[in-house]
Amino acid sequence: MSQYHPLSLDEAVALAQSIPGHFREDAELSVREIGDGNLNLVFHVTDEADGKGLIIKQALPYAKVVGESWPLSLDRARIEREALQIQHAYAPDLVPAVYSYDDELAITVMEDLSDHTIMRKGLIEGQEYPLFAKHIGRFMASTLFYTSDLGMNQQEKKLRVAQFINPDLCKITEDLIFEDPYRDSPNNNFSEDIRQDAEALWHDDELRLEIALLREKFLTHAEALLHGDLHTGSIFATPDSTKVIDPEFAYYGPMGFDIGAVIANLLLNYAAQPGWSLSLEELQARRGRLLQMVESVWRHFESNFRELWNRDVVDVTARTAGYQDMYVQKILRDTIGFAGAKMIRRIVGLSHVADIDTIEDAALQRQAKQAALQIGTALVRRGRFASSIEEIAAIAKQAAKEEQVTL
Ligand code: SR1
Ligand code: MG
Repeated sequence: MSQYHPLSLDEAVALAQSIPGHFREDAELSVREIGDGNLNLVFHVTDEADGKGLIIKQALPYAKVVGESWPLSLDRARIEREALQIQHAYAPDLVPAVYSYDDELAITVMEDLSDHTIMRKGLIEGQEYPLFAKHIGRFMASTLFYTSDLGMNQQEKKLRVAQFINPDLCKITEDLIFEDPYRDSPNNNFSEDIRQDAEALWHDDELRLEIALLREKFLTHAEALLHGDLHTGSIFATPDSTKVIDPEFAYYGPMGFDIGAVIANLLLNYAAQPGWSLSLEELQARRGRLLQMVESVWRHFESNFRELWNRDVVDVTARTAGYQDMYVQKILRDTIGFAGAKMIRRIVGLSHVADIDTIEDAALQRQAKQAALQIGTALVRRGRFASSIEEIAAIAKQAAKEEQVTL
Protein backbone atom coordinates (compact mmCIF):
# COMPACT_ATOMS: atom_id res chain seq x y z
CA MET A 1 0.00 0.00 0.00
CA SER A 2 1.23 3.50 -0.79
CA GLN A 3 2.84 5.45 2.05
CA TYR A 4 1.69 8.72 0.47
CA HIS A 5 0.21 11.36 2.77
CA PRO A 6 0.69 15.12 2.98
CA LEU A 7 3.57 15.84 5.36
CA SER A 8 2.87 17.42 8.74
CA LEU A 9 5.15 20.26 9.87
CA ASP A 10 6.84 17.90 12.37
CA GLU A 11 7.47 15.33 9.64
CA ALA A 12 8.99 18.04 7.45
CA VAL A 13 11.40 18.96 10.27
CA ALA A 14 12.33 15.31 10.86
CA LEU A 15 12.96 14.80 7.16
CA ALA A 16 15.11 17.94 6.97
CA GLN A 17 17.12 16.81 9.99
CA SER A 18 17.77 13.44 8.32
CA ILE A 19 19.54 15.00 5.30
CA PRO A 20 23.20 14.07 5.88
CA GLY A 21 25.60 16.92 6.60
CA HIS A 22 23.13 19.78 6.16
CA PHE A 23 22.04 20.91 9.63
CA ARG A 24 23.91 20.63 12.94
CA GLU A 25 22.75 17.58 14.90
CA ASP A 26 21.43 19.68 17.80
CA ALA A 27 19.96 22.41 15.54
CA GLU A 28 16.59 23.86 16.59
CA LEU A 29 14.79 23.86 13.27
CA SER A 30 11.84 26.10 12.39
CA VAL A 31 9.39 25.24 9.63
CA ARG A 32 6.78 27.14 7.60
CA GLU A 33 4.54 25.97 4.78
CA ILE A 34 5.09 28.69 2.16
CA GLY A 35 3.49 27.19 -0.97
CA ASP A 36 1.64 29.97 -2.78
CA GLY A 37 1.48 28.27 -6.17
CA ASN A 38 -1.42 26.42 -7.69
CA LEU A 39 -0.43 22.81 -7.07
CA ASN A 40 1.93 21.87 -4.22
CA LEU A 41 2.98 22.09 -0.59
CA VAL A 42 6.30 23.83 0.00
CA PHE A 43 8.02 23.65 3.41
CA HIS A 44 10.83 26.04 4.30
CA VAL A 45 12.96 24.55 7.07
CA THR A 46 15.59 26.75 8.72
CA ASP A 47 18.18 26.73 11.45
CA GLU A 48 18.00 30.40 12.32
CA ALA A 49 21.03 30.30 14.62
CA ASP A 50 23.18 29.00 11.76
CA GLY A 51 21.46 30.83 8.88
CA LYS A 52 20.96 27.54 7.02
CA GLY A 53 17.83 26.28 5.33
CA LEU A 54 16.33 23.95 2.79
CA ILE A 55 13.13 23.49 0.85
CA ILE A 56 10.88 20.42 0.84
CA LYS A 57 8.41 20.41 -2.00
CA GLN A 58 5.57 17.88 -1.95
CA ALA A 59 3.05 17.30 -4.73
CA LEU A 60 -0.60 16.99 -3.73
CA PRO A 61 -2.78 14.45 -5.59
CA TYR A 62 -5.00 17.26 -6.87
CA ALA A 63 -4.70 20.85 -8.12
CA LYS A 64 -4.61 22.99 -4.96
CA VAL A 65 -5.98 25.99 -6.89
CA VAL A 66 -9.27 24.14 -7.64
CA GLY A 67 -9.51 21.39 -5.02
CA GLU A 68 -9.89 17.60 -4.86
CA SER A 69 -12.30 17.60 -7.81
CA TRP A 70 -9.26 18.09 -10.08
CA PRO A 71 -7.04 15.03 -9.50
CA LEU A 72 -3.40 15.17 -10.64
CA SER A 73 -0.82 12.41 -10.85
CA LEU A 74 1.86 12.37 -8.14
CA ASP A 75 4.33 11.22 -10.81
CA ARG A 76 4.79 14.89 -11.59
CA ALA A 77 7.04 15.11 -8.51
CA ARG A 78 9.40 12.55 -10.10
CA ILE A 79 9.23 14.41 -13.41
CA GLU A 80 10.01 17.72 -11.73
CA ARG A 81 12.89 16.24 -9.75
CA GLU A 82 14.44 14.46 -12.76
CA ALA A 83 14.08 17.62 -14.88
CA LEU A 84 15.74 19.66 -12.11
CA GLN A 85 18.62 17.20 -12.00
CA ILE A 86 19.11 17.28 -15.78
CA GLN A 87 18.83 21.09 -15.93
CA HIS A 88 21.23 21.41 -12.99
CA ALA A 89 23.74 19.22 -14.85
CA TYR A 90 23.67 21.61 -17.85
CA ALA A 91 23.40 24.89 -15.90
CA PRO A 92 24.57 24.24 -12.31
CA ASP A 93 24.65 27.91 -11.34
CA LEU A 94 21.11 28.56 -12.62
CA VAL A 95 19.14 25.68 -11.06
CA PRO A 96 18.77 24.67 -7.38
CA ALA A 97 20.61 21.53 -6.25
CA VAL A 98 18.47 18.51 -5.32
CA TYR A 99 19.59 17.07 -1.95
CA SER A 100 17.18 14.16 -1.64
CA TYR A 101 13.83 12.81 -2.82
CA ASP A 102 11.12 10.26 -2.10
CA ASP A 103 9.00 9.37 -5.12
CA GLU A 104 6.36 7.54 -3.06
CA LEU A 105 5.78 10.60 -0.89
CA ALA A 106 6.16 12.80 -4.02
CA ILE A 107 8.85 14.83 -2.22
CA THR A 108 11.93 16.69 -3.43
CA VAL A 109 14.37 18.23 -0.96
CA MET A 110 16.36 21.07 -2.49
CA GLU A 111 18.50 24.13 -2.04
CA ASP A 112 17.03 27.08 -0.14
CA LEU A 113 16.82 30.16 -2.36
CA SER A 114 15.29 32.53 0.17
CA ASP A 115 18.05 35.09 -0.42
CA HIS A 116 16.46 35.50 -3.89
CA THR A 117 13.08 37.05 -4.76
CA ILE A 118 10.43 35.65 -7.10
CA MET A 119 11.14 37.60 -10.26
CA ARG A 120 7.50 38.49 -10.89
CA LYS A 121 7.42 40.33 -7.55
CA GLY A 122 10.72 42.06 -8.30
CA LEU A 123 9.52 43.23 -11.71
CA ILE A 124 6.29 44.58 -10.23
CA GLU A 125 8.41 46.59 -7.78
CA GLY A 126 10.60 47.88 -10.63
CA GLN A 127 13.69 45.89 -9.66
CA GLU A 128 16.36 45.79 -12.38
CA TYR A 129 17.88 42.46 -13.42
CA PRO A 130 20.85 43.36 -15.63
CA LEU A 131 22.12 39.77 -15.91
CA PHE A 132 18.80 38.03 -16.34
CA ALA A 133 18.75 37.87 -20.15
CA LYS A 134 22.29 36.51 -20.25
CA HIS A 135 21.47 33.87 -17.62
CA ILE A 136 18.13 32.73 -18.99
CA GLY A 137 19.44 32.74 -22.57
CA ARG A 138 22.24 30.39 -21.53
CA PHE A 139 19.86 28.25 -19.43
CA MET A 140 17.46 27.74 -22.34
CA ALA A 141 20.15 27.23 -24.97
CA SER A 142 21.99 24.55 -23.00
CA THR A 143 18.99 22.67 -21.58
CA LEU A 144 17.14 22.70 -24.91
CA PHE A 145 20.16 21.95 -27.13
CA TYR A 146 21.62 19.08 -25.08
CA THR A 147 18.26 17.32 -24.61
CA SER A 148 17.40 17.51 -28.33
CA ASP A 149 18.38 15.28 -31.26
CA LEU A 150 21.01 17.92 -32.04
CA GLY A 151 22.87 17.50 -28.76
CA MET A 152 22.26 13.88 -27.71
CA ASN A 153 22.13 10.43 -29.24
CA GLN A 154 18.79 10.04 -31.00
CA GLN A 155 18.01 6.60 -29.53
CA GLU A 156 18.76 7.78 -25.98
CA LYS A 157 16.60 10.83 -26.67
CA LYS A 158 13.62 8.58 -27.46
CA LEU A 159 14.03 6.98 -24.02
CA ARG A 160 14.13 10.49 -22.52
CA VAL A 161 10.88 11.33 -24.30
CA ALA A 162 9.31 8.29 -22.60
CA GLN A 163 10.80 9.27 -19.22
CA PHE A 164 9.06 12.64 -19.45
CA ILE A 165 5.59 11.62 -20.60
CA ASN A 166 3.53 14.03 -18.47
CA PRO A 167 -0.12 13.69 -19.53
CA ASP A 168 -1.88 15.42 -16.61
CA LEU A 169 0.23 18.54 -16.67
CA CYS A 170 0.28 18.71 -20.47
CA LYS A 171 -3.52 18.55 -20.40
CA ILE A 172 -3.60 21.62 -18.15
CA THR A 173 -1.56 23.49 -20.75
CA GLU A 174 -3.53 22.14 -23.69
CA ASP A 175 -6.82 23.24 -22.10
CA LEU A 176 -5.85 26.44 -20.28
CA ILE A 177 -3.62 27.90 -22.99
CA PHE A 178 -4.78 26.53 -26.31
CA GLU A 179 -8.45 25.73 -25.85
CA ASP A 180 -10.43 27.50 -23.13
CA PRO A 181 -9.65 31.15 -24.01
CA TYR A 182 -11.02 30.58 -27.53
CA ARG A 183 -14.46 29.36 -26.51
CA ASP A 184 -17.05 29.98 -23.81
CA SER A 185 -15.45 27.53 -21.36
CA PRO A 186 -16.50 27.25 -17.70
CA ASN A 187 -12.75 27.25 -16.85
CA ASN A 188 -12.35 30.80 -18.13
CA ASN A 189 -11.90 33.58 -15.62
CA PHE A 190 -12.15 37.18 -16.79
CA SER A 191 -13.60 40.38 -15.46
CA GLU A 192 -16.88 41.66 -16.93
CA ASP A 193 -15.22 44.88 -18.05
CA ILE A 194 -13.29 42.96 -20.73
CA ARG A 195 -16.09 40.56 -21.75
CA GLN A 196 -16.30 42.11 -25.21
CA ASP A 197 -12.56 41.61 -25.75
CA ALA A 198 -12.75 38.02 -24.49
CA GLU A 199 -15.75 37.15 -26.64
CA ALA A 200 -14.01 38.61 -29.70
CA LEU A 201 -11.43 35.80 -29.33
CA TRP A 202 -14.16 33.16 -29.61
CA HIS A 203 -15.23 34.46 -33.03
CA ASP A 204 -11.85 35.33 -34.53
CA ASP A 205 -11.33 32.49 -37.01
CA GLU A 206 -7.93 33.68 -38.24
CA LEU A 207 -6.59 33.85 -34.70
CA ARG A 208 -8.13 30.49 -33.81
CA LEU A 209 -6.41 28.91 -36.81
CA GLU A 210 -3.01 30.19 -35.58
CA ILE A 211 -3.81 28.85 -32.11
CA ALA A 212 -4.76 25.45 -33.59
CA LEU A 213 -1.37 25.34 -35.34
CA LEU A 214 0.47 26.27 -32.13
CA ARG A 215 -1.50 23.63 -30.23
CA GLU A 216 -0.53 21.04 -32.84
CA LYS A 217 3.14 21.93 -32.29
CA PHE A 218 2.70 21.64 -28.53
CA LEU A 219 1.06 18.23 -28.96
CA THR A 220 3.42 16.72 -31.53
CA HIS A 221 6.84 18.41 -31.78
CA ALA A 222 9.05 16.52 -29.33
CA GLU A 223 12.12 18.69 -29.97
CA ALA A 224 13.66 19.03 -26.51
CA LEU A 225 13.05 18.60 -22.80
CA LEU A 226 11.15 21.77 -21.90
CA HIS A 227 10.80 23.38 -18.51
CA GLY A 228 7.16 23.65 -19.55
CA ASP A 229 6.08 26.54 -17.29
CA LEU A 230 8.86 29.10 -17.54
CA HIS A 231 7.06 32.21 -16.31
CA THR A 232 8.53 34.81 -13.96
CA GLY A 233 6.91 33.04 -10.98
CA SER A 234 9.15 30.03 -11.78
CA ILE A 235 12.28 32.15 -11.51
CA PHE A 236 14.05 33.31 -8.37
CA ALA A 237 16.34 36.27 -9.00
CA THR A 238 18.62 38.92 -7.60
CA PRO A 239 20.42 41.52 -9.72
CA ASP A 240 23.39 39.11 -9.87
CA SER A 241 21.81 35.68 -9.81
CA THR A 242 19.03 33.73 -11.54
CA LYS A 243 17.60 30.38 -10.45
CA VAL A 244 15.02 28.45 -12.44
CA ILE A 245 12.63 26.38 -10.32
CA ASP A 246 9.41 24.35 -10.66
CA PRO A 247 9.80 22.28 -13.86
CA GLU A 248 6.83 20.03 -13.01
CA PHE A 249 5.33 20.73 -16.45
CA ALA A 250 8.50 19.34 -18.09
CA TYR A 251 7.94 17.20 -21.19
CA TYR A 252 9.36 16.88 -24.70
CA GLY A 253 7.94 19.74 -26.76
CA PRO A 254 8.80 22.64 -29.09
CA MET A 255 11.72 24.80 -27.90
CA GLY A 256 9.89 28.05 -28.64
CA PHE A 257 7.35 27.22 -25.93
CA ASP A 258 9.90 27.90 -23.15
CA ILE A 259 11.40 30.99 -24.77
CA GLY A 260 7.90 32.30 -25.52
CA ALA A 261 6.93 31.84 -21.86
CA VAL A 262 9.78 34.04 -20.66
CA ILE A 263 9.02 36.74 -23.23
CA ALA A 264 5.25 36.62 -22.57
CA ASN A 265 5.78 37.26 -18.88
CA LEU A 266 8.11 40.21 -19.51
CA LEU A 267 5.44 41.62 -21.82
CA LEU A 268 2.65 41.04 -19.29
CA ASN A 269 4.69 43.16 -16.90
CA TYR A 270 5.13 45.73 -19.70
CA ALA A 271 1.35 45.86 -20.19
CA ALA A 272 0.87 46.24 -16.43
CA GLN A 273 3.39 49.05 -15.89
CA PRO A 274 0.96 52.01 -15.99
CA GLY A 275 -0.51 50.41 -12.83
CA TRP A 276 2.87 50.31 -11.07
CA SER A 277 4.99 53.19 -12.31
CA LEU A 278 4.69 56.43 -10.35
CA SER A 279 5.52 58.86 -13.14
CA LEU A 280 5.68 59.00 -16.91
CA GLU A 281 9.49 58.99 -16.76
CA GLU A 282 9.48 55.87 -14.61
CA LEU A 283 6.95 54.20 -16.92
CA GLN A 284 9.09 54.88 -19.96
CA ALA A 285 12.28 53.72 -18.25
CA ARG A 286 10.72 50.48 -16.99
CA ARG A 287 9.11 49.70 -20.31
CA GLY A 288 12.31 50.49 -22.17
CA ARG A 289 14.20 48.05 -19.95
CA LEU A 290 11.57 45.35 -20.44
CA LEU A 291 11.70 45.59 -24.23
CA GLN A 292 15.47 45.49 -24.14
CA MET A 293 15.27 42.40 -21.97
CA VAL A 294 12.92 40.71 -24.44
CA GLU A 295 15.38 41.23 -27.30
CA SER A 296 18.33 40.34 -25.18
CA VAL A 297 16.75 37.08 -23.96
CA TRP A 298 16.35 36.00 -27.57
CA ARG A 299 19.83 37.21 -28.62
CA HIS A 300 21.54 35.38 -25.75
CA PHE A 301 19.53 32.27 -26.47
CA GLU A 302 20.39 32.41 -30.17
CA SER A 303 24.12 33.06 -29.78
CA ASN A 304 24.54 30.34 -27.12
CA PHE A 305 22.45 27.90 -29.12
CA ARG A 306 24.43 28.47 -32.33
CA GLU A 307 27.71 28.16 -30.42
CA LEU A 308 26.66 24.83 -28.88
CA TRP A 309 25.47 23.63 -32.29
CA ASN A 310 28.77 24.56 -33.98
CA ARG A 311 30.78 22.90 -31.24
CA ASP A 312 28.79 19.92 -29.99
CA VAL A 313 26.20 18.84 -32.56
CA VAL A 314 26.01 15.03 -32.68
CA ASP A 315 23.82 14.69 -35.76
CA VAL A 316 25.98 14.78 -38.92
CA THR A 317 23.04 15.84 -41.10
CA ALA A 318 22.65 18.93 -38.91
CA ARG A 319 25.92 20.22 -40.39
CA THR A 320 24.19 20.62 -43.77
CA ALA A 321 24.61 24.19 -45.00
CA GLY A 322 21.57 26.36 -44.29
CA TYR A 323 19.93 23.96 -41.83
CA GLN A 324 20.98 25.83 -38.67
CA ASP A 325 19.57 29.12 -39.97
CA MET A 326 16.25 27.50 -40.85
CA TYR A 327 16.09 25.79 -37.46
CA VAL A 328 16.75 29.05 -35.60
CA GLN A 329 14.12 30.85 -37.69
CA LYS A 330 11.60 28.14 -36.80
CA ILE A 331 12.37 28.60 -33.09
CA LEU A 332 11.98 32.39 -33.43
CA ARG A 333 8.58 32.04 -35.09
CA ASP A 334 7.40 29.51 -32.53
CA THR A 335 8.69 31.75 -29.74
CA ILE A 336 6.65 34.72 -30.96
CA GLY A 337 3.47 32.68 -31.47
CA PHE A 338 3.70 30.91 -28.12
CA ALA A 339 4.48 34.19 -26.35
CA GLY A 340 1.22 35.59 -27.69
CA ALA A 341 -0.80 32.54 -26.62
CA LYS A 342 0.74 32.71 -23.16
CA MET A 343 -0.26 36.35 -22.76
CA ILE A 344 -3.85 35.78 -23.81
CA ARG A 345 -4.36 32.86 -21.41
CA ARG A 346 -3.30 35.00 -18.41
CA ILE A 347 -6.08 37.51 -19.14
CA VAL A 348 -8.99 35.28 -20.17
CA GLY A 349 -8.09 31.79 -18.91
CA LEU A 350 -8.26 30.23 -15.45
CA SER A 351 -4.90 31.29 -14.08
CA HIS A 352 -3.78 34.92 -14.02
CA VAL A 353 -0.69 36.92 -13.05
CA ALA A 354 -0.23 39.30 -10.13
CA ASP A 355 1.40 41.90 -12.40
CA ILE A 356 -2.06 42.66 -13.77
CA ASP A 357 -4.63 41.33 -11.28
CA THR A 358 -3.23 43.20 -8.29
CA ILE A 359 -3.34 46.65 -9.93
CA GLU A 360 -5.67 48.56 -7.60
CA ASP A 361 -7.01 51.19 -9.98
CA ALA A 362 -9.83 49.53 -11.96
CA ALA A 363 -9.33 51.64 -15.09
CA LEU A 364 -5.58 50.95 -15.16
CA GLN A 365 -6.19 47.25 -14.56
CA ARG A 366 -8.65 47.10 -17.44
CA GLN A 367 -6.25 48.98 -19.69
CA ALA A 368 -3.44 46.57 -18.79
CA LYS A 369 -5.65 43.59 -19.70
CA GLN A 370 -6.57 45.16 -23.01
CA ALA A 371 -2.94 46.01 -23.79
CA ALA A 372 -1.92 42.43 -22.98
CA LEU A 373 -4.66 41.08 -25.26
CA GLN A 374 -3.67 43.48 -28.03
CA ILE A 375 -0.01 42.47 -27.81
CA GLY A 376 -0.83 38.77 -27.36
CA THR A 377 -3.17 38.54 -30.34
CA ALA A 378 -0.76 40.50 -32.56
CA LEU A 379 2.08 38.14 -31.62
CA VAL A 380 -0.01 35.05 -32.38
CA ARG A 381 -0.89 36.47 -35.80
CA ARG A 382 2.71 37.55 -36.50
CA GLY A 383 4.46 34.34 -35.31
CA ARG A 384 4.40 32.20 -38.46
CA PHE A 385 5.57 35.07 -40.65
CA ALA A 386 8.12 36.78 -38.37
CA SER A 387 11.71 37.26 -39.40
CA SER A 388 13.21 39.22 -36.51
CA ILE A 389 12.89 39.55 -32.75
CA GLU A 390 12.57 43.33 -33.18
CA GLU A 391 9.02 42.81 -34.43
CA ILE A 392 7.97 42.17 -30.82
CA ALA A 393 9.02 45.63 -29.61
CA ALA A 394 7.18 47.27 -32.50
CA ILE A 395 3.98 45.44 -31.53
CA ALA A 396 4.36 46.32 -27.83
CA LYS A 397 5.07 49.99 -28.57
CA GLN A 398 2.01 50.22 -30.79
CA ALA A 399 -0.19 48.94 -27.93
CA ALA A 400 1.36 51.50 -25.57
CA LYS A 401 0.67 54.29 -28.08
CA GLU A 402 -3.03 53.45 -28.15
CA GLU A 403 -3.48 53.58 -24.37
CA GLN A 404 -6.11 56.03 -23.14
CA VAL A 405 -5.63 56.20 -19.37
CA THR A 406 -2.70 58.36 -18.30
CA LEU A 407 -0.81 58.46 -15.02
C1 SR1 B 1 -4.17 24.57 -12.53
S1 SR1 B 1 -2.56 25.09 -12.75
C2 SR1 B 1 -2.65 26.66 -13.48
C3 SR1 B 1 -1.36 27.16 -13.99
O1 SR1 B 1 -0.39 27.24 -12.97
C4 SR1 B 1 0.86 26.82 -13.47
O2 SR1 B 1 1.87 27.67 -13.10
C5 SR1 B 1 0.71 26.68 -14.96
O3 SR1 B 1 1.04 27.86 -15.64
C6 SR1 B 1 -0.72 26.34 -15.07
O4 SR1 B 1 -1.25 26.57 -16.34
MG1 MG C 1 4.75 26.22 -10.85
